[in-house]
Amino acid sequence: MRLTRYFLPVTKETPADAQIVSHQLMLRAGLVRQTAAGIYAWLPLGKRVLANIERIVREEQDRAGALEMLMPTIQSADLWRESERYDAYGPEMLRIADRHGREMLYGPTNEEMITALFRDAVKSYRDLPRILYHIQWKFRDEVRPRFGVMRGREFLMKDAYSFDLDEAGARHSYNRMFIAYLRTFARMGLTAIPMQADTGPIGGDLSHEFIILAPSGESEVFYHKAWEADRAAEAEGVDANDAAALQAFVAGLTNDYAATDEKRDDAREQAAGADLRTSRGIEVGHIFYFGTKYTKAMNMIVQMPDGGQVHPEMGSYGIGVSRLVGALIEASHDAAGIVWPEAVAPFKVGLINMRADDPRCAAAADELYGKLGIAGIDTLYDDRDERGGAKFATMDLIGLPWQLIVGPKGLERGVVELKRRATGEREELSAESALARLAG
Ligand code: P5A
Repeated sequence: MRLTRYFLPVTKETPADAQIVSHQLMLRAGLVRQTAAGIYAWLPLGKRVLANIERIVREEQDRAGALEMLMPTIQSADLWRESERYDAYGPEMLRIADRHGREMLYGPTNEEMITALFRDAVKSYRDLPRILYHIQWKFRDEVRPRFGVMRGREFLMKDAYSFDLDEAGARHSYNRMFIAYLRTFARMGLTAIPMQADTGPIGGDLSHEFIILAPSGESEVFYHKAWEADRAAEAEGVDANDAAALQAFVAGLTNDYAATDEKRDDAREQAAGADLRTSRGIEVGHIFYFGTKYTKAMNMIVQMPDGGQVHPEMGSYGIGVSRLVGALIEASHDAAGIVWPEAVAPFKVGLINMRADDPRCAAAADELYGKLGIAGIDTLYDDRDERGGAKFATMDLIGLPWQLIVGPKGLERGVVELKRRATGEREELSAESALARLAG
């Protein structure tokens, strides 16, 4: 992509209304713009990051055996009356009336809708277990939307729902999702620590939040130093189809102390002793096991092989897809701007032509841009007629993993410069070597 044809409204000034660094950088780097309180438009660069996060989430959900679907954002109030959550949900729910005066709402979550859809189609034990998910916008009329996309009113969530015949099956589904979450966040370069949590308006008695460590996170977190290792990699050795092995593995992980400042547990904290660590944290995922809460209230029944009937056992599993964009920046930035982990970066390479007014330089940069395209390497090409310093500042701000710099002095010696954004390391090499390196 040529920057002269792109839409990248970057700014030097720190926006006055943005309190935390990710919000400031998302505005400055032209990822989002606020269109109303807690509601954001995703500009082209931000949309690419969002799509990359969605892709990783989707791949790991599919790998865990979950089936993708898509439910609407608008729901009928009657659906929520069935579960008796319509009145209970309170002012966070955005309530809407259609032209016939029918009560509708913008979905804050989809437990009711999926239960109704599954109930109306499934009557036999043969059709269970199943895990279904979608990636869809939600609306919660938060009292104080803040920190940009981290606590928005409209936000993108991956929400999955599991249906099992009994509690053991439901716990197995829960554990599968647990492992999928460790993998999902690890692929984004994040350490996500599971922490026992309250179930709130979703309900149930078993729940974990996944907290990523970031110096400017919303809450203080206490955790065992065991979480400094790559625990997603440990999970690779566990057979996800072996319910007992998976349960033992997850139980082992969750025994390692993790808590927030609101929920400190002295006994476990003491047990962690010198291995106790503390940091700030951000909740990027939340999983729930709530049994028959919705299937009972909404009368979902399946026939068992012995002729008996049961209400299926359910769980639900959320990931804050749009929140992750902010969380990733909180976890990875420096004074000059964002430092994207390669897996979610909007482009892999920023190609900089130092002298757009020098025909030789422009020709060499154009040629390199063409070759990067042929090699399938996502490149943002700064072909603007601007000073080199301004181009460096823009590239550092938007945080692409690699910068490839073409300048007149280097060309005389047959070299270009390759800079790694994360470390600032620079290296001179031939254009061919640079291409080979980036293609690897
Ligand atoms: C689980 C899936 C649920 O809603 N029902 C379906 C369950 N859980 S949750 O914890 O309430 O939300 C899941 C994740 O969504 C993100 N999130 C938000 N992101 C941005 N702005 C918000 N206002 C917001 N509220 C929740 C969080 O990452 C949360 O873990």
